[in-house]
Amino acid sequence: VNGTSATAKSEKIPAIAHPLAEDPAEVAANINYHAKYSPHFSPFKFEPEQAYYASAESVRDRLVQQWNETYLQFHKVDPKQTYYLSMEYLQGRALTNAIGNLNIQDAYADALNKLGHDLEEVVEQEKDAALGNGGLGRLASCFLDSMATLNLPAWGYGLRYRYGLFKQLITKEGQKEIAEDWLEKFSPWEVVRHDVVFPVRFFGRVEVYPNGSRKWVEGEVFQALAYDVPIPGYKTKNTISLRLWEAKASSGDFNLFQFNDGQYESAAQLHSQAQQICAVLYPGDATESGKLLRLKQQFFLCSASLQDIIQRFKERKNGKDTWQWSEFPSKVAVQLNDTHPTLAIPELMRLLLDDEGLGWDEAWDVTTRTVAYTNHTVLPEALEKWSQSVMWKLLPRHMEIIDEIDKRFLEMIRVTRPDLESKLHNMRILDNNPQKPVVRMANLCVVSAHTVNGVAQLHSDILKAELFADYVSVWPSKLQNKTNGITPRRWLRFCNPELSNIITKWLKTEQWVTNLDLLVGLRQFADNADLQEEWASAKMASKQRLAQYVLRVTGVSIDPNSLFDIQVKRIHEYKRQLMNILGAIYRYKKLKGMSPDERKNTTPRTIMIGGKAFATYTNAKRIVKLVNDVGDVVNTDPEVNSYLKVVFVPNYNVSVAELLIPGSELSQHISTAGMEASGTSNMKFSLNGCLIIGTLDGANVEIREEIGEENFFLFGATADQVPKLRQDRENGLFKPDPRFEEAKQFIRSGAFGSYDYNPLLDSLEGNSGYGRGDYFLVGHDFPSYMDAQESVDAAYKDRKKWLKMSILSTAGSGKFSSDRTISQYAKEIWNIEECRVPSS
Ligand code: 7GP
Repeated sequence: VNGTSATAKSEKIPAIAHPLAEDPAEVAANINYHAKYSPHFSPFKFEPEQAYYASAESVRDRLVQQWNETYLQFHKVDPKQTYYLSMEYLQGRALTNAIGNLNIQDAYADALNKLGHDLEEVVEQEKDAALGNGGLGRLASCFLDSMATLNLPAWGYGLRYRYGLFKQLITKEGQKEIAEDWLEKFSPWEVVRHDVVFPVRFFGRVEVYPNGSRKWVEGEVFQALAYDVPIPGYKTKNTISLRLWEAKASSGDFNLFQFNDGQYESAAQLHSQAQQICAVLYPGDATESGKLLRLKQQFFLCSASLQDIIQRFKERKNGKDTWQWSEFPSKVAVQLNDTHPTLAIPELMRLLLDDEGLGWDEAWDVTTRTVAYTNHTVLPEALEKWSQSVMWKLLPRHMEIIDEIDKRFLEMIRVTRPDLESKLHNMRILDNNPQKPVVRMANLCVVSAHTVNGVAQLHSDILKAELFADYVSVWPSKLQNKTNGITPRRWLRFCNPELSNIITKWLKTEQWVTNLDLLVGLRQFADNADLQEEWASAKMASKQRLAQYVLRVTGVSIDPNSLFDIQVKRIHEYKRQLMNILGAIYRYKKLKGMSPDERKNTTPRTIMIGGKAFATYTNAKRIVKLVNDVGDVVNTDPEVNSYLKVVFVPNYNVSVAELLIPGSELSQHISTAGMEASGTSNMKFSLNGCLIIGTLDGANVEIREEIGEENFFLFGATADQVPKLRQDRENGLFKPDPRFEEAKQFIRSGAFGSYDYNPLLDSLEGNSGYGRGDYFLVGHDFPSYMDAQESVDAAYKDRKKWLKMSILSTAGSGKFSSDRTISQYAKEIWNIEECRVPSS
């Protein structure tokens, strides 16, 4: 049927229906309409791809309607509104989510059927919107879903990267990065707002006027053009916006004279510079030009977003007799998703001081009551520091303002807290080290924001006790915790319909989708044999689907009866994928040494590892290569490959996660304690009934508390033991476990090919230093890790026990809904309330 025409089975399909139609025949008419009259392809072609675009556009019609109503409602009520500023969003695919949230999946499935297509196949045509890197970006997307679902007046702001991070290919040499061309055709989910354009300046100089006022002038000016993506809430009319900025040069910037003179490149120079701004997420920053480009991106997001926010604030004040800037913080909350959008602080100050004519104190009061900051990491290399000289060049007026904030902060501390004098060197914003003077963005955030939060209890405690300790005595209540969460819609209801139906059946309600705490109701049935069997068959169905996918993308056939053990996240030494693969190697070696009968008594396992390594992170790329090399040997070894498989799942992204997580039985969250701020995939796995092997790190601590310690495979040092262990190591007190030595030695012996893994393995040796001397304590934690793995094997053999633990994992995951997280932000940081679109 595919490949014929849009009217294959359309005898009963009306010509065109109302965009809000819910009857399958009318929905089919809408799809048909788009296939015919908003054509993107040659006519008379209606394959899954065409069906996808036409379906998406028909869904978008409906969203546009709700979207406009939401905008009007916000405009009319004029509530305080949150603006979430983030350099990353990992939206994934939108079609399943949109029809799911709109509760029209059945109508679409039927409609597509009438048109000769299968919904599942159609949704797979969509490319992931992968405008992010890892947890921070996916968190932002989960937050948008919750904001919309909770009917909160909130918007997201980001950048419309032409290419995402990168697409990961696995070759003989390991990871290869190629451009992720998510816009190759086009995205049906974005609406360009040709009337929403703001100028954004770079470079130039500061002009000082006789009355003392200042203005940033000259330099280069680009235009920020808004692309809006609709974010529907679940079973509500509220549909909010993710506004993504694209950089453009003005048409006047095209030099026709030069062009006609054959100087094509210089004629279009500003146009090509504009394209660079939003070309990729996290351009390489090894070079000076790379650093400058990243700073430009950050400022571009901040400046365009704030101009837009201020314009909207004024628009809503229009017609009111009197209003004052001091009301701004009662209408606007700006949340900075880590330090990348820190420049929003000096930019808001600049707009208030120079454009709106406020005095310093008033502008500072408005700014500090508006802005809040979330920290997502304590890793030193991720704490942004920008060169002062680059900042003076690119953003001269902002540097003046930052300088002034720094001065006033110093003065305030000297006057009110002379006891902190010795700490000021570390607390102040400017680090004036003559070798390399920098601006410390996190310090600028802490000094300027009204609230600073960590993303899990342990992480927030560490922020208070270590990274931001000095500030706590100055502002005792500024630091808060907001434990992360995930949206139960995408991460259970839509990605795991089989399990969702079982949950709904046993809880006798579907309310859990918006009130995830109801999952505790499953606890009473954890031992129930009927539930356990249903649970097991849902898991098996997901495992089979996953096995088919793995076969398709890697060529490796895996056994759905083996234990599916998954670790997927960015590749980083602190996340310790290396420990996982060393464990796999030890297991392989042990299996090799067994007799066939002994092997039969082991628990067969399929270990899957996936994630992207940053292009310039050498050790991370070596780890990717090692996993692949180990897989090549193990999977083709006929003696053991029915007991062990090792698979590297390429190009991990949101839609791959949607397949992996439902099919998982064990997942690894094994970071060095104190280093993973929260983790969010741990929550997704646990919610889907997957057991966790993990350290007491980030949100693992809270997950274990919620699901019960007997349902969690715990191992490893605790965060407070880590400094002493590193010290002991330096003092030569570390005694490696023989299993650890054996696994490393096996790699060094060349068992997995001729690639030189010595530099990677050497990072586990020696005595000290970041990245040397086993800074991440793989050696220390390895023996307890292997012991915990043995308990996993034993537990898996007891099927009823395992199923009970699995049910209890889901039952205990209610806390980790991003609805809970966002409600807390709304009450405790933003001070915003719901603003619901009336249901007609
Ligand atoms: C991540 C953290 O590593 C992860 O533990 C946390 O769950 C997530 O943020 C959401 O809070 N951080 C990043 O993704 C990141 O890029 C650099 O941090 C600032």
